[in-house]
Amino acid sequence: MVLKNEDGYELWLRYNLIEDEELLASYRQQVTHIKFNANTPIEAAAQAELERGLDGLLGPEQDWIEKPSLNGAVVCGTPTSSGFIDTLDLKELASVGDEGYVIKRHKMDVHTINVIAANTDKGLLYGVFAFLRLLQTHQSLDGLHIVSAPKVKLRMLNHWDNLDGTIERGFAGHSLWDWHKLPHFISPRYTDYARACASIGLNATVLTNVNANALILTEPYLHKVAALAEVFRPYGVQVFLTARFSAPMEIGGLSTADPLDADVAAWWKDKVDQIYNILPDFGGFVVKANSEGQPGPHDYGRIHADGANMLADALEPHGGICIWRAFVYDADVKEDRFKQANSQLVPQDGTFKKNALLQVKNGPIDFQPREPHHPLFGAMPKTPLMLEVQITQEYLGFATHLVYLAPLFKETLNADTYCDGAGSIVARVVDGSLDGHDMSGMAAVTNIGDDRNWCGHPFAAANWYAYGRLAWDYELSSEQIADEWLRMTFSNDEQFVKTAIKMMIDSREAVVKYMMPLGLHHIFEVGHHYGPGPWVDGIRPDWTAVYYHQADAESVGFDRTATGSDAVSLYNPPYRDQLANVDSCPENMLLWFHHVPWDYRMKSGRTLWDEMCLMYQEGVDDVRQMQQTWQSLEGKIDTARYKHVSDLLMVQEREARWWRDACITYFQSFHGKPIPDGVEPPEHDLDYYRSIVHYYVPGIPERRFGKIGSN
Ligand code: GCV
Repeated sequence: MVLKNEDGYELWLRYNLIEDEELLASYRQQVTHIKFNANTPIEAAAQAELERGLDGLLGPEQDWIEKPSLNGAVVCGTPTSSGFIDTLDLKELASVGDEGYVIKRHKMDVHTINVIAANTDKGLLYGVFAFLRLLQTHQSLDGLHIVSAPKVKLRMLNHWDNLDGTIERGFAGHSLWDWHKLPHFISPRYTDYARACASIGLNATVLTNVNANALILTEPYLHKVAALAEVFRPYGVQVFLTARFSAPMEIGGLSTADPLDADVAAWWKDKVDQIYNILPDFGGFVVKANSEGQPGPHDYGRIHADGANMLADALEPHGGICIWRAFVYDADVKEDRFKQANSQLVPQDGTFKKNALLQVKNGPIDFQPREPHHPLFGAMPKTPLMLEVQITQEYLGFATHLVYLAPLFKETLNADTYCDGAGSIVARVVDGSLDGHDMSGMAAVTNIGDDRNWCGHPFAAANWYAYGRLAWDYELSSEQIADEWLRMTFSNDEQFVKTAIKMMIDSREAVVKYMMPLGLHHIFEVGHHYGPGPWVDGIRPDWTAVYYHQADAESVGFDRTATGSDAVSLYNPPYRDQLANVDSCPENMLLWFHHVPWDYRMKSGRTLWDEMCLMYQEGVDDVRQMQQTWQSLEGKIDTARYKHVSDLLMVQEREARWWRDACITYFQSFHGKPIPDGVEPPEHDLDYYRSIVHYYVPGIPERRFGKIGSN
């Protein structure tokens, strides 16, 4: 059978007719109609989605209109919106809070009904998507009983979208937000964006780049923002904006943005009042301050908490929050960049207002393919810390390379901070349970653009999906999430799913091996970060590669033990001790923490140099394996998407070789050691790799392109 070509627009919400006839027949018996009296816009959206989903999955022959017999009904409601749900007296609802849901098959005399219940309309919406997911992934409905609630409160996307339509580190086209035509033209795509977010439990979005433009806070733009918020509202997606710290000067006519200046505070108060006037359910601000050239309180001799608290004060009467980013480091400070956020922020623990949160990247440097967890987690118990991850693959081959990120996200979430004994994992810091915080959240820099398939690579949407699912429940396994996504996005063919899961899971380690094995880091080409640049030097040190790998004829790696920058001391024992000792430091982190001789003996018995070369080769081989795996799946999915993936895998293989050869020839130039057997000889010499220049690489707005000293 030839499968109809698809373009990926529908993401995981395809709702194609279930092809397995037996299963279809059994679902059709178990799911016969809908009993749903929508009372709110969110309930109306949930009902429409349920009808749409059932129409597609079970066939449009049924009208889904409530029937006299209850048997097979999908009964949806909250105890307050539905008398019927109220009479069921579902005790489980006590544990699902205001966003969770209960789904169960419920026997009533001779009838069995499907119940989707929640305490709020939002919970109901999530329950509907979860119910549809069960059908989409061919789960049995027999004995169904699901009680689910999100583990963190704010589950947020961060768009690094600029007002000119470009996206910083965006590799899937231009911004979705058509600021020029807003608020009058409302693209239907905005609704589909909100549906996709809601389907995985995301409840907040930051529309604008953290390298912020103050214009977004002017009245004409606020009306555009409000128009988007109106589309998102029925899907429970709340809108946030980035606030440029110097906005009072740039659009307010003030001569200072000093957070302790009364006029500045008053300006922000008025600005926030105006925003809530236009957009009553505005979520609040996300702020990047005193980082990479952005303005902030340090410009006036103040501290981060001064800035965050001023904004939090302005937002507080409206129920808004201020999210202050912890991605702070300074060009003029000599201290290891790894340590700077801790140095600046830990002393301020306990000084932030109640409606302020700190947003902390997963690792201390910058979204590398592998980083140790950020040492701020576990070091600021009095402040709610959000986790920030990056879905867009700035350092992972952009939307060209197939890299499934759930294992990376989970590596951080499961990392033990030991701040309160063993088991004090990052996830428990982030969900607030460890330190008793009521507010909690996760944020992710999106990979969404206006490409027809949203995220560029046909597999890149898996990372949007995985992030949402993990923000809801970080205990889900990477495999389970991949399984769901593959079934909904491509096919329920068991062989296809099983094979493709393995390919996805292995892809993360593959990219680590061909880009930065053994803990090498920040060895990317300058500015755009596409491809290798281990030779990058001559700009501010913490934006170079040589600062991080410190290679010379004898050795390589960043000494972060007590003999070096002592960044290891930011971690708690026993992890600190494990890292500090070269013999116990996990080998995949070795060069993050140790400066070791090229002849250092690895656990394999090989020298570090040989091991590094072989790992680069393994990375290339892994991509070749992915290509073979994918080839074995030809015919299992439509040709268009199959070919898109196989073409990109071809590019990925070529670029994995580029990484291997560029890095091996570069590091070899320090010591001249031979390349070990089993590693293919580099195709070109080092000069060749150093001379490669890429122009107009996506994701780097024109204003930054080619700027000397760009990171
Ligand atoms: C939005 C990295 C990226 C920058 C990004 C910054 C941040 O440095 O390269 O493009 O700026 O992180 O997270 O603020």
